[in-house]
Amino acid sequence: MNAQNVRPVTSCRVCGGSDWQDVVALGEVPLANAFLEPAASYEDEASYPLGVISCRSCRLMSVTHVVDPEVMYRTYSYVTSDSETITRHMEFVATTCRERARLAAGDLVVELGSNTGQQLAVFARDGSRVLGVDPARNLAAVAHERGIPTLPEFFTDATARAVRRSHGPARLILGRHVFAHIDDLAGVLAGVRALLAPDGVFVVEVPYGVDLLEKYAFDTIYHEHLSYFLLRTLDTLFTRHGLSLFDVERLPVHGGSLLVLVGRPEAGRAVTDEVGALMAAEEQAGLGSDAAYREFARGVRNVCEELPALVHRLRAEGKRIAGYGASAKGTTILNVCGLGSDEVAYCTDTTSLKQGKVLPGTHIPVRSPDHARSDPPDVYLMLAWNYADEILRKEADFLRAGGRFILPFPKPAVVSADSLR
Ligand code: DWN
Ligand code: ZN
Repeated sequence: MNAQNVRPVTSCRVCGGSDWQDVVALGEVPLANAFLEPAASYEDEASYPLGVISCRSCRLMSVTHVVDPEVMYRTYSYVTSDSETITRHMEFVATTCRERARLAAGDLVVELGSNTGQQLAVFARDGSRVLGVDPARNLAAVAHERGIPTLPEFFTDATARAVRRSHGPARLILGRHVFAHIDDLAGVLAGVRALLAPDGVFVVEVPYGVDLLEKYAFDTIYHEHLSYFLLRTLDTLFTRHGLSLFDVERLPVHGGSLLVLVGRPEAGRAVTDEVGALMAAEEQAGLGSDAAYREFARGVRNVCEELPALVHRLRAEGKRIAGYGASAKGTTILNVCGLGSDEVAYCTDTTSLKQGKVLPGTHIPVRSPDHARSDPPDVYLMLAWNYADEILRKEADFLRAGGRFILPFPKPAVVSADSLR
């Protein structure tokens, strides 16, 4: 562990509380997207404690240790997917935002964590003025090349004020799957208030804590994901920072997410029935008490026992196994379950930035889909299970030829062409 770059969480980043329930401890794990060049020795590789705690006051689930964002994000290897699933989802997000924020041509749309600008390109195509803000310099440069102006910065109050001075107020501010990565929520929300037009809308997409708990999908726990939100927790957060959550939608993307719409209270928007209904469902599911989180920990332990046992059984039968998708989730599950290159020959991934490198901690090589097609395994371990439907469709030939997939959650299972029929 490099102690200079990490600090333990003490007070809750939503409510300031400090009464924490320990939920799971996953050991020391390297950063999920710290892919390495193949080397003779990986002696200097850093790993950090990884675990989740739950605030007994607001029920934020937080990672136990925060790693310096400068270390995690200045050069970043996760490139927004151009899969069918995400392309369709981005059109859906754009349509929802256009309707709910009543966007007119020329209105300013600002996206936090805009990556290579794929989502903003949809808004630009439809006539919005767009501006991305993303600290990953390598990705901001790619976004620029595709014509999406992008500030290579963290979104802070100061950045937001500078944007307002140079571009005017934003009708829409978007934070898709970046909001859970933010430690200084107060600073970011001050920036949102400074930049948002009086009747503008802030749209946030986060992995939904309920999906994490229900699927035991502990592989979505890694150092980038600081917060695992319930709707009630988000509502508490926005209220504390002078904003008002007025609508929510539960979506299947990334294994289960919430899209929440937030505005200024002064804009007087009616809160939709969905908000009350989902918060009531969380209450009814007992998510305010410790037992729900103990049950999650039990399910996680179960996957951590059954998955390596299944992999070792298949290996003992002489089967060759490869990972499908060198996802961030893959770093967690492989490291926590002790699966390395003896068990998993390679991981196939479409991202050119990852190909030729090795996975953090396990040092399993990342291969292109062409390589995988020319040297297929007997069984794929699905490390990008959030795209399972799309991948199983795409790999119909592999399955028809007798290939199988292991799906890890909620309980490890093997699927084949026959079982999928
Ligand atoms: O919040 C985050 C989410 C949204 O994305 C980040 N912190 C990091 C990242 O997490 P991830 O790496 O687990 O995301 P994905 O989108 O599940 O990654 C899937 C990986 O699988 C990518 O590297 C692309 C790859 N892939 C593939 O090789 N073939 C994906 C598909 C659909 C495919 O067909
Ligand atoms: Zn709290």
